[in-house]
Amino acid sequence: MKRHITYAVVSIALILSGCAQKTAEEEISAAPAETAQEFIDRANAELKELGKEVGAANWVRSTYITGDTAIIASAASEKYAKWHGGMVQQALKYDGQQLDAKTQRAIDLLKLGTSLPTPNDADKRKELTSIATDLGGMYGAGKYCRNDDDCLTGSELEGLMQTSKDYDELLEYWTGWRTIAPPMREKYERYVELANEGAAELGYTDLGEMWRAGFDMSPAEFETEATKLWDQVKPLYEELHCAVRGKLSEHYGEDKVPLDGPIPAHLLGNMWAQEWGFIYDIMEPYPGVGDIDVDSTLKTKDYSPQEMTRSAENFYVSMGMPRLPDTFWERSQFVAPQDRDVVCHASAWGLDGGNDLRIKMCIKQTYDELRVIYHELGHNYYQGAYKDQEPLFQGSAHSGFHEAIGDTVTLSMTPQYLKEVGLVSSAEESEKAVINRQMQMALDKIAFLPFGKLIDEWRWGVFSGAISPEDYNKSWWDMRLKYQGIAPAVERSEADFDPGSKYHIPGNVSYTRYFLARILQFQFQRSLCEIAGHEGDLASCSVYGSKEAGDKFYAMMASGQSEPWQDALEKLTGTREMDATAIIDYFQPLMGYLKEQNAGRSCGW
Ligand code: X8Z
Ligand code: ZN
Repeated sequence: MKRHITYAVVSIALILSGCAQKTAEEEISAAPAETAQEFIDRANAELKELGKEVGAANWVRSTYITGDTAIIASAASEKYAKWHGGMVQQALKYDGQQLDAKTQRAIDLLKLGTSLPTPNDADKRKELTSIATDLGGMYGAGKYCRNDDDCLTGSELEGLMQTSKDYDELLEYWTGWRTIAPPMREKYERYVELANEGAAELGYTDLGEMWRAGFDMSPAEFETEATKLWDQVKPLYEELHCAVRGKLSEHYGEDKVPLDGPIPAHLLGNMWAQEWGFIYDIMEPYPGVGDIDVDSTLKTKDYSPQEMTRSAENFYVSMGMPRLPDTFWERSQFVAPQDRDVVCHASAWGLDGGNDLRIKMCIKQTYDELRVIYHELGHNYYQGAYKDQEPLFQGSAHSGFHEAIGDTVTLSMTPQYLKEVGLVSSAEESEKAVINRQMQMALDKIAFLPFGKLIDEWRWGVFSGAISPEDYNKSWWDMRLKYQGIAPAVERSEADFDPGSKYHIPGNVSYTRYFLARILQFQFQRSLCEIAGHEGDLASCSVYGSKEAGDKFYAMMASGQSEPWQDALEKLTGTREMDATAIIDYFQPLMGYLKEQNAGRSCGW
């Protein structure tokens, strides 16, 4: 059994493509007796063609949001959904047959080949694909307007949240962005109903169970697996939370940030309080020690978005991977167009079966964005690596693998690497400099963990019915409190729909992938560093320039999803288990520092 994928990041082919002119029933009766292998060959051939059409429609929709592109994209999604539904029905005739492992895997993957299962009823199918397109468009075109000619886009508001340290100003941006979401609520409710119906027709109890089925283990086992990993890393998060709350309380005052409660959700330098790197200035353990101010280099040298992207490409090339094709540079969206609405949330596209790679971003001149580019190119290199697999095997070992490639590379952006490529002027290796860098990384990598876990826990509850529409917002904030120890500074109610203000909710992109990736990337890095012959602690390792590490990494990527993820992981790391010991070991130096800082404090919320 395997994953599902989304057009946001992975191969467009499986999700949203399609072109079936007949109903599924007609197909079944009309189809000549095909062997399972012949059936899979046909599915692959059709998928290849459909993928091009759907990819093109979705690209245009995401980079040019209008009523017209909504029609085009919905029609393409509908076509794919119809094709997919028909093929899954046809695959039923192979149930119970003894098939070779590859053919069986291809059939299993075909069944899971959508993140948006639609009902077979034509009207409902159309309704669901058009709701999904609309929700994505509402997010992309969302704006907070103080008045008619004073509007801010999501991307602009995100930027403002990163730089302001003014409590009230931050609160305005925070509440302002959330005004885009209440109009999504009704559509979201209907999307849940219809997508669940689609999942039920495929044999799952609900869409959440279908999402959890994509991990080469049972959905129940996967849930246990995710909880196991969270339990491993929770102590790290609790120390970080405690130290951050202490400093924010000093900065904003104890009346604003009490020392025994949750942190106000708008003070963490990020619209969703998911990564906290932008409050590094408040948290910096040893002021001025170690130069990791890449932002100022980008500004001083006035790096263009393309130059920032070249820097990322050069890293992959240094590991022996190919240069990106010319079409990547011609067709990508690097900056926000001024004349139209687009989805600014970063994504990487493997169009035409991976032959047409692109990123879609609204790049800003910051170190944070530079790391997002390295992340996105990880997707593109994966897509390029598995492009010679059959379409049904084009995808990552599991969805967390896709997210982990580029992140693994960012772990190699050590001060020495940054110095070597001219992004900082000096690279200090003192103990204090190490702690400073670890703090900067932990604010992103550790702070993210509970957020990465809870997003889908909320959705699993919504899809299963454990969370009812009357409690959408309340349950969202209950989970934010429970996992992250954060709370809104102003009262929220069911007139709000705060989940809708986070891209992946209206975008229908599952999120556990990012949680898994945060853990996996340290496992990957530990192995790559061993292969590269690195000596010393993991945090000081950069595999920049290591062809040996690159070969092994690329080989794993090239196998796509043709084998269970456990096999792929074992080939690279020697283990078949996801495990948090690598991330825990990595941050040991910082944990020592945080425990000292927190001594005498009462942590928790
Ligand atoms: O959505 C993304 C990437 C695109 S795959 C930019 N990320 C998550 C997010 O922004 O919420 C990367 C980290 C988590
Ligand atoms: Zn990604």
